[in-house]
Amino acid sequence: MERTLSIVKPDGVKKNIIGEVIKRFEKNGLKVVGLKLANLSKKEAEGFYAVHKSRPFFESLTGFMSSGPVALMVLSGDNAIKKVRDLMGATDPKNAAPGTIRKDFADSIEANIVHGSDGPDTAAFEIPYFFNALEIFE
Ligand code: IDP
Ligand code: MG
Repeated sequence: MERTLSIVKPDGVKKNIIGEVIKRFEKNGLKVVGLKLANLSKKEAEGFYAVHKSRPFFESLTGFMSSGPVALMVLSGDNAIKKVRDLMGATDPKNAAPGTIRKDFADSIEANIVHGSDGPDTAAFEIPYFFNALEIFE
């Protein structure tokens, strides 16, 4: 069993597809063990994406991520990190495989609907960034 953090980004919440994203996770053997809505401050978004601080898209990305409510979730399952990444598809929807969330719903490389931790170390940082132990149920 493994845990990962996923986010339905502001574009996904605006498109009313929180349920669609969760359905794809659940259908693929993942269990939602933590779930809430939040409107991140710019600072919270900057802290979350600190690893990208020196990238040219950092300002725009953190502005986008704090532009409206997001759905934060902790998912649990066998190989959860890779499973979520596979269901998301490539960062740029133009390169995403057919049937992936980003291919089906994303408008751009920035507004790409969904986040998923990219490895065990990242998940170990990202889950407690948003959830305390009492907010995770499994
Ligand atoms: P990932 O979300 O597929 O792991 P990362 O490279 O970790 O992709 O980038 C984090 C987020 O930053 C992406 O999901 C996307 O929203 C945004 N992003 C990545 N590359 C670019 C870019 O070249 N231009 C604008 N935004 C980008
Ligand atoms: Mg990433």
